[in-house]
Amino acid sequence: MNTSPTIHSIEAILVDLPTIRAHKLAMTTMMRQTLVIVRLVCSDGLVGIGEATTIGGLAYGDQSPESIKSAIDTYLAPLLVGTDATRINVAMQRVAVSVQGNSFAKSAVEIALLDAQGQRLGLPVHALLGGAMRSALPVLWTLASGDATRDVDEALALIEARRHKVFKLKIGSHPLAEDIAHVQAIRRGLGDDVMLTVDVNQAWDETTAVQGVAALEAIGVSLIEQPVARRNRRALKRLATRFDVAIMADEAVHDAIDAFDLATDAAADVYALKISQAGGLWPTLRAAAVADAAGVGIYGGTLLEGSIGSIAAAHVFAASPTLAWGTELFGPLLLKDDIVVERPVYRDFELQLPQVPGLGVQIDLDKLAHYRRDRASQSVA
Ligand code: MUC
Ligand code: MG
Repeated sequence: MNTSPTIHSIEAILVDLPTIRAHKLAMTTMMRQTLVIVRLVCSDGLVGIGEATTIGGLAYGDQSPESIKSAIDTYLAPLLVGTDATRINVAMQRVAVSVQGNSFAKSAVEIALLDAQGQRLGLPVHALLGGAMRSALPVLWTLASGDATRDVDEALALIEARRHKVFKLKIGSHPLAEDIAHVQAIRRGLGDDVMLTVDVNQAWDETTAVQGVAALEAIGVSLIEQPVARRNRRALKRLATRFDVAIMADEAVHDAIDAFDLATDAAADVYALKISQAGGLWPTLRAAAVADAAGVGIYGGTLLEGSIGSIAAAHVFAASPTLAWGTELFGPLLLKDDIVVERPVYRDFELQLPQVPGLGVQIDLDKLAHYRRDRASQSVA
């Protein structure tokens, strides 16, 4: 008889948190962030937590917070409740057979299973993924207030505080000349020694991208992220071939199959991998393995997840054999408040990896009750 603990229940909760300032991307300006938090209760009493978070509702990708919750409530939970909580590969394969797409919902549930299993075995999640290569991860910061002077002041204060020393600029929402002038102003304000990257978030057509990448290369930008539409792989490849500056695929690369297709075309020098876009922590490692095999650099991307999602990503990027371009796991720092007991630790330009069993993050139930979207109906019930 199988005496393994089973999955007793899975709850998906929408949580709305304010940001510390407006965060301007080409496709949206964020004033708050919505997290989808998963609580997975097992028959042995352990509770695993997970998170799937996107940017700007449906502005960034085709899975919204509401659709993620609905997929979990309506499809993933009924498939998994009553099944073995310890055989995570079996559980996720069961989901894969019956649920197409919906990588965010899959990722949140897989994280919660790994968290519970780590607690059960007394091992941190990175140990379940084969062990950490590094105990802390370099983290850049995105300057995206929309105002160059404010961005420069923000960056100088962060360097002084030893929190970040690499900065990503969000461009693409203004005419090219304005965006280039913005990058130049920040370059002048920070000096030539500070590493700058830019993210165009798909905003340029190829003609604009050729001019834009040339100008950014001349300014000394180190990495240019998703300059053209995610489906325009041929243009991405032409840019990667034409220019020396590293071109990074972000929206274009979700999982190992995308990684393989892009690598076959030599369409990008670097991949931004994101746990929700890949469909979980193991799928992220599979995409990383393809990148490694193809000689493509790996960058630990974010969808501005809160503390649970960012720490889940930290476990996987700590376990990745290579991580040439560092990470941008700064999501928790963009939030004015949080729903966890202890917020992640950023020190000496790095995010510290928890070494305790599971994810190493606990939900603050009072904060969760305060920020959950359905709090009105909860208090009536
Ligand atoms: C993206 O496209 O990279 C990551 C950092 C940030 O500011 O936005 C995200 C999404
Ligand atoms: Mg990006």
